[in-house]
This record gives sequence, structure tokens and C-alpha cells, in this order.
Amino acid sequence: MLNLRTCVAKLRPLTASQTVKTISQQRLAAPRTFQQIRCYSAPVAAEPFLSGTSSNYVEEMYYAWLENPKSVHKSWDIFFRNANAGAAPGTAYQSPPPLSASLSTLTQAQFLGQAQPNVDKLVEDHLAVQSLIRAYQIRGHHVAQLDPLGILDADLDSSLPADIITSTDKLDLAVFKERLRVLTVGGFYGLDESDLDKVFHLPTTTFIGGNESALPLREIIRRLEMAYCQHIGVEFMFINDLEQCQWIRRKFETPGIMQFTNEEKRTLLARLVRSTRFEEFLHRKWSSEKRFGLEGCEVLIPALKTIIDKSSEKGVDYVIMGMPHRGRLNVLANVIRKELEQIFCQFDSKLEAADEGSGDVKYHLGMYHRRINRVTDRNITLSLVANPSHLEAADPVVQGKTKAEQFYCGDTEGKKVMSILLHGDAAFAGQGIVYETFHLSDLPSYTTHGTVHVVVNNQIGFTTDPRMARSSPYPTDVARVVNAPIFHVNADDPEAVVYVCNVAAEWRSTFHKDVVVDLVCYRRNGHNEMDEPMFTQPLMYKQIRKQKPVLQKYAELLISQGVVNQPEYEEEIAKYDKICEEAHARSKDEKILHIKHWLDSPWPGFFTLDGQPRSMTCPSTGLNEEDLTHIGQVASSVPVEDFTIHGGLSRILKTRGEMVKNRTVDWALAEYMAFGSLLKDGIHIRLSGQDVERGTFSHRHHVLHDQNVDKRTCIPMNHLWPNQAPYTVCNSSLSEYGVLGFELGFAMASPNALVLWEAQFGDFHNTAQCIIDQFICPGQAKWVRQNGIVLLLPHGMEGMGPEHSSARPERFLQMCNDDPDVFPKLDDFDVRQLYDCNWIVVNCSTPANFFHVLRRQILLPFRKPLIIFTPKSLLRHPEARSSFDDMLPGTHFLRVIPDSGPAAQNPEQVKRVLFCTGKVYYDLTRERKARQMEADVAITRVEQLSPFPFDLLQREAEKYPAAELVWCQEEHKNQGYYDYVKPRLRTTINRAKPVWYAGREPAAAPATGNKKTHLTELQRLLDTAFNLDAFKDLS
Ligand SMILES: Cc1ncc(C[n+]2csc(CCOP(=O)(O)OP(=O)(O)O)c2C)c(N)n1
Ligand SMILES: [Mg+2]
Repeated sequence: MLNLRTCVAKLRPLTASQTVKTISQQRLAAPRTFQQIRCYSAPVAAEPFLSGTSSNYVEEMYYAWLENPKSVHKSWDIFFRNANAGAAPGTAYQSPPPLSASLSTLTQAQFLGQAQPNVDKLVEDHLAVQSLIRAYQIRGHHVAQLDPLGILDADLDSSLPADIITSTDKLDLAVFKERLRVLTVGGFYGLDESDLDKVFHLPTTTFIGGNESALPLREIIRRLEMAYCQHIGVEFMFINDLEQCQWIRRKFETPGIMQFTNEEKRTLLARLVRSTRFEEFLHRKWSSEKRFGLEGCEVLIPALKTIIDKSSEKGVDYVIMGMPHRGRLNVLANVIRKELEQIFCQFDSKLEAADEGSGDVKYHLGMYHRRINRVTDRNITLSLVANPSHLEAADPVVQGKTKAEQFYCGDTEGKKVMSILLHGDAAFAGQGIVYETFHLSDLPSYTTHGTVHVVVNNQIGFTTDPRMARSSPYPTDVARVVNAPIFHVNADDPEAVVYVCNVAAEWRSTFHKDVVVDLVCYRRNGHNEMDEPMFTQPLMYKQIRKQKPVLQKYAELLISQGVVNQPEYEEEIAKYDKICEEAHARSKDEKILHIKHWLDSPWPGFFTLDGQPRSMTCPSTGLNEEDLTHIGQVASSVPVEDFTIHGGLSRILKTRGEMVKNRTVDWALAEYMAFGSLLKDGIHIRLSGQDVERGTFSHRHHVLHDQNVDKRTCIPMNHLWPNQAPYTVCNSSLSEYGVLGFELGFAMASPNALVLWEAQFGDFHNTAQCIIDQFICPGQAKWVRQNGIVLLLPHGMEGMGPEHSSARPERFLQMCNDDPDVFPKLDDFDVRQLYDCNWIVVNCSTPANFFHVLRRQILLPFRKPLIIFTPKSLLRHPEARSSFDDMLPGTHFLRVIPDSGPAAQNPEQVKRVLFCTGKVYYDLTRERKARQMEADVAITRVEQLSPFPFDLLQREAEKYPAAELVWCQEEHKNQGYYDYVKPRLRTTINRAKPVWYAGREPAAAPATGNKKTHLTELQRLLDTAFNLDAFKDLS
């Protein structure tokens, strides 16, 4: 008994919660189970009933006994006392005493221990009951009555789990009896029908007993069914944390826990009235308009309000939401409380748009609203993020915005700011971005400390049956990967829904982890109100036609319970209808539609009151020498004591130090200078992406790792200035769609942050294409929302094969909104042109220009997305260096870098101007030098591709009147920049001359996989570029 005694000494005296914690901790830490004790301790091993399978049960008993000796049966009490006192093998057990008085209420009950003095049988039967309890906890949800229509199984499986005994209201009596027989007599559990009235001790892993520690089997089954097989299906047993499992069990098993006061019932009814009557009102007024109504899931409104009320009660004061089309207008009206007239006027097609841009349909627009929560009397801000049609695409954006709001208010644990994400069943199961977003949920630099997910599971996706739309039992199974509990609930039981939502909000505030509420409902109409569902779902819709609306059902229930009477109910309806009618009348006065009233992320202070930039100028982006030197010195040092870095890194830092002494920068140092200087000005910087901390090409090294101490790191960028803004640099999960969406959301929250996402290689951005196409490119046009996110896309033909070579500049350029055929009439191209564009696309050829463009991004008086094609080989190219002189006060970003050599001195003699961008410039200058053609050929670098520098290139073209104009690129002809640049260059010269092409031929793949072919192609394009006769025959 040595081990047992040691355990006892260790555990005593513990409170219940301590015990739970200690058990889970010790499970992790040490071999401490009864089984182990049995292995090492001969006396206990000799106990006849301690078999391998019974030891878990005995262990449960043992902990219960440690906590409270009275909580276990007397026989166990005696056994543990004897064992503890060192009883000889086989002697610790004594026959149980007669039934205690506390069980006298169970008059019919036959105590197992009395009837069966055989201890083996006693233990086995208890084990069987424990298994049964566990079976309900694990699989009860498969039996729960979740479908309000009663025709589909929420888990797509009509069979019943073999280890659950279902009651007669699910099966007819004969089936039940047969089932019971299979499960009992000699069957799965080895119990028989006569055992139903025997009393069993309850393990500590159940709360069905309430104050009772033992119950007859019949009652155990009844209570388990009440907890797990009614209108709520709880999926949680995959969670590998005992405390969390116990928490959930307590919430759903405790008898009578789902109680509602009359006041709560009336509030719930009133919320259902609003939800239902809102859709009815829209239907009455605009019967032929699409609105993606909520009919069939009206309970969503009380559900969301419950989550928000409970979260507000727990201290949350900012909720950021993302949701698809279904019920969106209703949520805007009744959860976020947007003025009804603002919603109604959106149905008026004659409204004139007041804002620039294309705008968006009403069920995609966002919203931001601050108000008092009436239930908690606390301020609450609600924001619904605008989204594209692309289902689930807004998920990571919402998370990023939530993270940013938490970051800016110092909410490191998610106690004040939280997110709620809504999903459709088909989209939740089908869209991979859901999975990618879940995988961000627990990462230190990406967690929002728990999201409440609500699925409007109407058991259909457009016209597709779930049996054809997913391979997982539930649409919610994806959430299991992060151990989120999933609460399935029949949406026609409003009280069950509200209960579950309260639990979900409490879960989030207790454990700060994700949780899913699956509202199993139906869709009363077609996909939209114009759609005929009977074409494809005839049987389902026959049933739906018969289905009483949930409001009517719940009202009848409350009237029958005497909670409200009919006139009160009708009055509630009339009151809300009147509100809608009055708002409708007011909405007719609206003549102009302001999309900016639908902003999800206003930036007060950044713009004037009318939403305009405070100026139309951009100061110099240069920096004083002292700051450049200081940043350079920190970048080449280890600013903490006793920190051992890798020898190779020491050399890199030493080289950096030498560059600083020589007043030069390479790419990595230029980035350091830009970041470091903005941090000094209080601009938060966040750089995220795969392996960004070191940098894919091992050039950055923003996080230093102590070579001797695990996890000891140092970020020198955070040691620059006394009161600097924080610098966040974080290696992300291996996701582009999720992480880019997240960073876009982060950048939405504040204009005073430089948020950058770096692709590992530029071509990987296409797995985030949806974020680029639907948010970054058109975001401002659709939602008048500016965003200054920066995309760093490593790009360049280095002979590395078709992958990793091209960041696909052609795609970004094709989506630029500047007109190729119109020379803009602007006084100031430097800033005004940027203001008019949808995004900025650059390819810098010098570190100094990279430095300037990063700083300009923040010093501009407005925000635009910035796409930068970044170099790979140029990171270490000895010529790709810049002097401090190019970064001092007064210097700025150069949209075009003109030739400054012999050609520029004598422009009339120049025979050809080669226009190019990026790395090919270095190949061209090398070749020109080798061919001694510096006076014949000018090379002009286009650093800012879009908006196109019409003004500067016009000047360049005019400067060389006798020259041919050639666009030279290393990318294939159908790729790269050519198709974008050519018509614009022609516009700058009024189409007076042709613009020739020197570069690779059109191709399907971005680059060859053969290094030799790569070099041959390069030489061929250089030959064309410098062969002054190349285009003779063509002109
Ligand atoms: C990524 C994406 N693919 C396809 C669509 C077209 N679409 C719009 S709604 C819809 C069905 C969505 O079903 P579900 O997620 O269950 O939501 P419900 O409409 O049933 O509320 C589809 C396929 C879309 N909007 N987004
Ligand atoms: Mg659906």
C-alpha cells in the first residue's frame, strides 16, 4: 500500500475543484492510476475484484472517497479505510452494511450490493452503468431530436448507436424491448431488465444525480435521456481536458438546470416577435425582392442577443460579427439595431448613390453601432463586417479585426472584445477557409481568445441536400479539430436554443476557446424568395408547408402556461408592426444612399467629419542620419545581456554593422530602417506570414534565438526607442487564405498601423485569391472602406523552375482601375493619383526606394493596399545597395528612376530607351556595359507600375526624341507587365511611336524548369534588348 498511501498523502485535503485539477495535472505528469498501484503493490493487486477493466471505476470511487468518504457506498468506504490502513491482501473488503437512510426514498429500489453479495458482479454492474453513462455523453447527440421537421437526421445517419438504450418516445415499445434485450441479457452491458430498478452509485464524471450519489438504473437512463437526447445534442467528449468536460457535463446534466423565469420567457417571445414580423414586413412591402429571409430560423435573433447579453454581463464591450446572406437584414435591424429606415430605403432602386465607388447589395454591407445593452445596462459596440458573396471568406477577416481591436485596447485575454461568426450549414462544411480560420484560433499572435460560432443549419445549401454536400456526419465536424464543444439544438425549441447560447457565451468567457452552436432548422422558402424549392426538395417542402412557425408554437406554449395572454401577445406584435410602418414612412424621405453609413470600421480622427483626407500632400519620407545610424546599429547588435546567437548570424550582424558604418543599406536594412522609424512615430507594425521572422531567404533575422536556452528569443526592433510602438513579427500557420484574410482584418481596425503579409514565394498568393479579388482590390469601391495592407510578394526569374518564380504581376495589374487610354488630368500625380487608385503596385529596384514606399504607406493622408514584388537574388546582390544619402530628409519614393549615365547626358543621341522594372535592370546594365552601349541605350526603371506614372514617363519619352521605345521584362510575354504597360506608354506619347517588346515568348508556365534553358532565354532577351536592328523590319 505504499503507493496508495503516498497518493493519499498527496491528495488530501483537497476541495472538489482542486481534485479535478490535480487529477488532470497528475495524469499528465506521473503514472498514478490505480492500475499502476496494482502493478507495484502486491496487497492491492491481490484484491479479487481489481481487474484491468474495473480499475478505472475503482479509481473514480477512490477519488470520490478521498474528497468525501460519505459520497461512496459504505462498503467502499470500509474497503478504502482498510486498504489505507495496510490490510492484508484480500482482506480489505467487507460485506456492505444495510441500506442507509438517505436511500430510503427509493423504496422500490433493490440495492445491488444487498442482492448480490458477489463483489465481482457488483463491480461489473457498476462498470456497465458507468459505460452506459459514458455512452450517452459520447453518443447521446446522435439520438437527440434535433430536426424540427422530423424527417432528416442532423448527423445524416438514421441508425441508433448500439450502446444507447432509447426510450419509447423515440421507438415503439416492441423495438425498445428488443433493443433492451440486445443490450442487456448477456449482451453489451450484461445487465438485464430486472436491473432497471437496482440502485447504482454514480461516478464523479456525471452530474445527473444532483444531490443524490446513487440512483436506480431506470432513473439514470431517464436523466441521461433528458440531458442528451432531447432537443439539445452535446458533442464534447473528444475534448481532452477533464475540467472542460466536467464543466459541460455539469451544464447539461444537472437536473432542472434549464429553468426560465416568466420574465425571461416574455423577453424571448418579444425577440421572436421582432424577428418574425421583420421578415413578414419585408415580404409584405417588397414581395419580389431578394432578401435571404430568416424564415425557419427566426430563433437566430434571440440566439445572438442571448450570446451578446451574456458576454456583456461577463465584461465584453465590443462584439465583432461576420455572417453570410441568410437573415443578415434581420440581424442588422434587430441585433445591431441599425435604423430601420436605413434598411428599408435600400429597397428603393431610385436612390442616388452619394459615395464614389460601385457600392454593394444590401445583404453584403457592414455596420458599426455603439449602444447601451438593455439587459446589462452596459455600453456595447457591435460591428458587422462587410463581406463578399464568397461564403466564409469573411471569417479570417473578422478574426483579424477582432485581434487588432483587442491589441489596441490592451485586452490580452479577450475579456473585452470578442467575435461571433455565423455560418450556413453547407458553407461551414464545404469551405476550406473555415478550417484555416479554426487553425488560427489558438496561435499566440492570432488567437482572439475564443469565438462563438453559430450555424444556421437549415439542412440545405441552395438546392443541394446535405447528403450530397458533405461526408462528415454534421456540418460542424470541422470544429472538432480545435476541441471546440459543439451544441446542436432544435431551433423550434427557443428555450433550448437560448439555454445553449448562454452556455456557449459562458464557455467562451470561462475557457477563452471556440465553441459552436448548431441551430438545426429549416428554410421555409426557396434559397431566396424568388426561388422554387419544390423542384428539388419536394418531400421536405411538403413537410415545411405543414410546419407551424416557431413564434406561433412558442406563443401558444406561453399562453397555455399562463405566462402571457392572447391580447398581450397580439399587442406585442402590433407594437413592432407599428415601428416598422413608421420607419417605412420615414424611409421614403431618403433620397440619397450613403454607403459610408454602412462602414464596419470607422476611423474617427483620421478623416475630416465628411470622411475626406485631412490633406492631399505627403511629406518627405526621408529620415535624419542620426536615426538611420541608430536603427542600423540596433539591427546589427544583440540588445540584451547574456544572449548567445548562432555564429553565422553573428557574421550577418557584423556585415550589417559594416554597412551602417559605410552609410549603406541592403534590402534587409532598408526594411529595418522603415519599420524602426515608423515605430518611433508610434505606428504599430505587424509583419505576418510563413517564416517571416527569419525570412524565407534568411536575410531578415528579426527574431534572435538564444542558442543555449529553449524559447529564449529577442526582437531587437522592440529595443529601438524608449516609447516606441510595439513591433509584432509572427510566423504564421501554413495558410495563405486564412492568414492574408486575418491581416486584412487587422489592418481594418486602425489607420495607424503598418500591417504586412509576406508570401513565402509570390506565387503562393493565389491560394488567397479570394481575399485579393473580393476584398483588397475592390474593398473601397464596394464598401467605402480604406485599407493600407501591404503584400510582400517575392518575385523573379532565378532559374528555379515554374514554381517560386512569378508572383503573377499581370493579375494585379489587370485589376488596377487606371484607364490605359486616358492621360489623367492632374496637377499632382504624386498623391492625387494614389488617392484615385484602387491599389498601388510597385517593384522597387533599390533598397532606398523600398524604404521610401513603406514609409509613404503611412505618411499618406489616406490608405490604399500596397502590392510589392520583392526580390530574392537582389537581397544579396552587391549592386543592390543604397546610400544613406538616398534616404535623408528631402528624399522620397521615386516612381520612376531615369537613366543618369552617358545616355542621359546626351539624350538626342540615344537610339533606344529600355523601360523595365525590378531585377532585370541589373542584367540590362551589366549587358549594356559589356557591349559598351551606355551612350546609345538609356534604361528607365518604372518603380511604381500602378497607378501608372504617365507624367514622368512622358517626360522620359520626350527626353529621347530619336529613340525607339522598348519594354523589357524577364517574364513571358503573356505575363509580367507588358500588357499593362504597353497601352499606357503609348498614351503618354500620344501613340506617336510603337512600343516594342524584348522578353520571353508567351508561355503557359511562368518559367522553365531547366537552368540552361533559363540562361539561354535570358541571353536571348538581352540580345533583343541591345540589338538596335531588332525591330527594323517590323516598323
Ligand atoms: C464560395 C461560394 N460558393 C458558392 C456560392 C453560391 N451560393 C450562395 S448561397 C449558397 C448555398 C449556401 O448554403 P448554406 O451555407 O447552407 O447557407 P443557406 O443559404 O442555406 O443559409 C451557394 C452555393 C457562394 N456564395 N460562395
Ligand atoms: Mg443551408
